[in-house]
Amino acid sequence: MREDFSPSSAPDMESTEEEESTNYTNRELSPLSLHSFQFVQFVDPLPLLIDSFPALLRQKDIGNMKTVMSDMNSTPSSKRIHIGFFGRRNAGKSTLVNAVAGQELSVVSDVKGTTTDPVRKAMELLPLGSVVIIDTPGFDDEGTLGELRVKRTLKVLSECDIAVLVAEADTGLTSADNELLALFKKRDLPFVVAYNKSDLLSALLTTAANEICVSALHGNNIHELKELVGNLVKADDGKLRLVGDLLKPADIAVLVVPIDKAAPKGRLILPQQQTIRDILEADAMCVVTKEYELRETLASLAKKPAIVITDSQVFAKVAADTPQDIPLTSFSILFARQKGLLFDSVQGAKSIDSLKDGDKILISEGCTHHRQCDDIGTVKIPRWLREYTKKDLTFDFTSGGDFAENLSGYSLIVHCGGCMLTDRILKNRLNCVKDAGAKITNYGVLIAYMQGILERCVKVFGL
Ligand SMILES: Nc1nc2c(ncn2[C@@H]2O[C@H](COP(=O)(O)OP(=O)(O)OP(=O)(O)O)[C@@H](O)[C@H]2O)c(=O)[nH]1
Ligand SMILES: [Mg+2]
Repeated sequence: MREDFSPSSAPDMESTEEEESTNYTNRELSPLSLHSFQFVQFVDPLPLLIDSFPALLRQKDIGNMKTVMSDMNSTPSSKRIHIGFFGRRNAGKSTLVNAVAGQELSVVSDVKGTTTDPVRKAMELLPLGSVVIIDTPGFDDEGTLGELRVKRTLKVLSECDIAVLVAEADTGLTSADNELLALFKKRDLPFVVAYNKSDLLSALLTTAANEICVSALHGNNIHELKELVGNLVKADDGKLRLVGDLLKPADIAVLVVPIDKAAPKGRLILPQQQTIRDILEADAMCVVTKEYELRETLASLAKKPAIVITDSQVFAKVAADTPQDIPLTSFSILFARQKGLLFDSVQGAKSIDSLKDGDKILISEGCTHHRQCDDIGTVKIPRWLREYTKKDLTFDFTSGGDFAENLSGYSLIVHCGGCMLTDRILKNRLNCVKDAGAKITNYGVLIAYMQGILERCVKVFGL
């Protein structure tokens, strides 16, 4: 199969996945402001830029640059802890969200159903760190519109790492609250119950370890609530790393990063940045090279690298140029492992050998990037799968936050690396796949399998 994957027609999974954020950061920028930003980005950029070119800049450019700079410097959303506030209408969710955030994010009123759509805000919140706070519509909403809102709330549930159930201290838990608690438990979602409006009680309730009485209106116990949530964040911290756990201090990791037309201008993409960061955190060294310089790079190193990590699109060349005694893997395989999907993805990839004519395959992408004409998800993977299996397969596609509601008709789900999705969302998707008795794999794992190098690429993980 290897010759079917020439670099020019090869997959660009790692490059395409972050396009949503590329579009996002570039969306509002004029060429002037983008160029200026790149020029000064390493030297406390904004004052210098504004002082140096006042006549060239309009207020809008300055505002846009502030947005871009904070985007480029801030923790990616998929890496932030997502904390959702759920509960009945009027329980005080929005008031509590505002109290926790220390700012007016959500509109508050005594009219039931004031919050009609989820409100999200990424922020740095002591003692929690980088978080996304999400306010939701009331879970007991009624009527057709109400049902739609409840559906949206459920969708938020699947993106949360931690849930705060906002109940009313003077009423206690209602059936809607109990329904929410059952959903948290079913999804294995860590949660805290905040009994709000405790100022209306003459004495505080006796609470369990993950419960607390608060008054959002008067700011009582808000810090304590944050600490309680912080404990859940800490308990969730023992996650798998990308690659750092495979490296010793002073080890060398070689990253192969193709710079082709699909690569964003002037920067590396998110999976590459995150891998470099993880290597540095392991006190190891990182050498970044393109596929054409890999042989020379390896030859010039005084000691054997501990691992070579490549973009999937140049798998074949990199596998050929990397001596067999050096462990080899790809960015997408590292991400599949970190997100807990590697084992299932390997099994899913192998299952393509038993596909039959008429089998249905779902290709699902985590972001809604701008599609290129030879798009990896919608064009290349279907083509390669048909060529590899020689079967008459049919394909469905989803992108962004949507994931098919009924998965039972699919023989295989092929998911992107999910760098824009939280671990929680991916875990939920994996559970949906398992509940439906279907199989799942990811772009990079599938491509490595079709190229005959999967075994080599997952050997380093003992698979
Ligand atoms: N006494 C008291 N009232 C509160 C407290 N927190 C919120 N309220 C009041 O409860 C009412 C509803 O508050 P919201 O924050 O809008 O409630 P919500 O849960 O977001 O409601 P929906 O958006 O409709 O789902 C408002 O009148 C708030 O002032 C509290 O701690 N004590
Ligand atoms: Mg509200």
